[in-house]
Amino acid sequence: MTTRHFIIATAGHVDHGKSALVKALTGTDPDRLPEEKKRQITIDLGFAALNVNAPNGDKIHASIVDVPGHEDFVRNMIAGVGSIDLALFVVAADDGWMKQSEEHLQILNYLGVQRAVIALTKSDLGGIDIVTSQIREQIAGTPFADSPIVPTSARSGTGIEKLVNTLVIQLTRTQPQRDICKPRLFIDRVFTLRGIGTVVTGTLTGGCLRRGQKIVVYPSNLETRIRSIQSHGHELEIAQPGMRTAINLPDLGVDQIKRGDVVTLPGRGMPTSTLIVRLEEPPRLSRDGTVAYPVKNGSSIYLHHGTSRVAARIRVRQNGSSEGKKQKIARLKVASPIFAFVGDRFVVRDSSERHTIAGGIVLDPDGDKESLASSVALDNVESLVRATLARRGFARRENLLSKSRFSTDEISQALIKLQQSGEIVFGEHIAANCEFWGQLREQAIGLIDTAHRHSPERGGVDLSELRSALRIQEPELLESLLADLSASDFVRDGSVIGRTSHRAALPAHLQPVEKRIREALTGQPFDPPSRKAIESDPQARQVVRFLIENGEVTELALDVVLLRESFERMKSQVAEFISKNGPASVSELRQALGSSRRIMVPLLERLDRDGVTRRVGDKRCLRM
Ligand SMILES: Nc1nc2c(ncn2[C@@H]2O[C@H](COP(=O)(O)OP(=O)(O)OP(=O)(O)O)[C@@H](O)[C@H]2O)c(=O)[nH]1
Ligand SMILES: [Mg+2]
Repeated sequence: MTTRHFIIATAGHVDHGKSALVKALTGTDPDRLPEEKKRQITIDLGFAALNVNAPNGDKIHASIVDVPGHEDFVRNMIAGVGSIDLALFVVAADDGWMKQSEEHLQILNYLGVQRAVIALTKSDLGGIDIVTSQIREQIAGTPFADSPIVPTSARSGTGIEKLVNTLVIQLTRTQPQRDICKPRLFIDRVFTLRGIGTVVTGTLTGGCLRRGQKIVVYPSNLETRIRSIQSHGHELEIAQPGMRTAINLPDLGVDQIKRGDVVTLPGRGMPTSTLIVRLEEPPRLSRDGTVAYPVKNGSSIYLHHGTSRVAARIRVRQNGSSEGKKQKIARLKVASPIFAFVGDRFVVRDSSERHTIAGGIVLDPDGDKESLASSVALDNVESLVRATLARRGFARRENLLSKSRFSTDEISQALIKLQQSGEIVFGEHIAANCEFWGQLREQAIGLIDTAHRHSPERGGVDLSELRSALRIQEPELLESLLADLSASDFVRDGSVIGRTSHRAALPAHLQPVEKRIREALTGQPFDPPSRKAIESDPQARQVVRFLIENGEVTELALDVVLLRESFERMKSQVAEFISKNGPASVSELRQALGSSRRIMVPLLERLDRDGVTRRVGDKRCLRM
């Protein structure tokens, strides 16, 4: 026997009997606030549980979220229907299809709710046939077109059993929510209990949460541990997707968390303020007197995502249409960052919060200036990976699409498939689009060849030059590029990369300069002139660099260079002096070798680093 968890939410016009129906179904009155009791109206979300056995023996644990129908509380309604499996859509037999019947239907559609059971409530007040056909007409052409309509009366109890059976049939046909190990709990309530502390509740999606687990609350980025978990009053070790979940976070204060925040696991990406989205406007803008409010470029709106509601501004990028729907690609700038995934759905309401004007789907939660997604199949992991790499060029394999509705496993399998079919290439930690990679490689090779031509005395091009010329910001991209080049005709030597076939040599016109420099360094080999004095012109600088790269000159400090052979001789004389005379100070060694403090100090520091000498007080002794 298996237990399956689902979330049902009510929807429908004010006073149509949603809460009375939830009470008739579960015995729980979802209206819990004193103000709700007094005004006989639902203001905020209410909750109840419906536990039933399915005909196949499975246990079904359905949580019911009861939403308000009044037009002033649509924002609360949206917070309740964010991650549901089934809508219990209510229309009263004595009132028929009304303004919020229409608005709630649109909201459910925007949020991608695929299944509904329609309760024709207050059936004791008549009008069943007329209202049934009115409903059929209204839902025609929507995802709910074939939904069952069940006449009910909370007052007489008629139809309640049939409604339960209908809900069960629909739920047995519903796939339980996927566990992709990316849990998100969009918080809808925060309260404190005496002796227990802060508790937050929400509907869990995308993965499990465990007792004792470390979590993070976004957008405030507060990290803490879960002390305990409950669902409908029962203590749990693990909460699964599709469960109403209450978690105790005693280390956080109630005033640090609010509805709209999200609880998730740390290290899976951060909330963002700019998103690229696909907007869908209602297919029927002006039906039944509903006025059309088209989304305009630059409009200020409210974005409802998860349980959050944030002010946002829309920049429309592209207009289009598909399957008869009007669509726009747009960039949303939100006033406070949200933790959205690719494929998340949302609702857009106007700035006066009187009208629902559009809905949409997140194409890119990290929408930056360059990247603009077109119409990608968001429910296919391979096409999503392909499109993401085509747009971004490359990505770290480890966190590619970490904010998406696919598991890490699904994403890495898609990567392997695309790599095998030759569409993308792998670097050490990255995956890249082939075209992007080819171009980057070609540009790098071009830079190396130019360096060989212009500065044949050098081993190639400096990695820092390569990096800035190619505008590479990510160390892992540079590393992968170097590894790729080194696997073929190139070799990396320290901070320089060049062709394996390249032999560094000074061009003829620099040879006299080289001669001069060698003379300068040999004159007083243990106390040569400063590097600044030697590098009197750019040509001399070029030659010194060449000599250092080729190991003929040793760089002791920024301004101190020696012939390598002088360095070696000094090294053995230092060792000899100490082994004969015991530990020696800088000035003893300076005098013994006929050098100066300027040279001796960096020389000894270098010998310390190389493990030849060791400093004890102000003396040097030998390490071995
Ligand atoms: N006759 C009759 N009245 C009902 C029935 N169900 C609910 N009512 C009445 O209708 C009124 C509204 O019921 P609620 O359940 O509060 O309606 P609601 O849809 O939850 O309202 P909001 O949450 O405010 O949108 C109450 O006075 C109920 O007694 C029913 O089956 N028959
Ligand atoms: Mg109600």
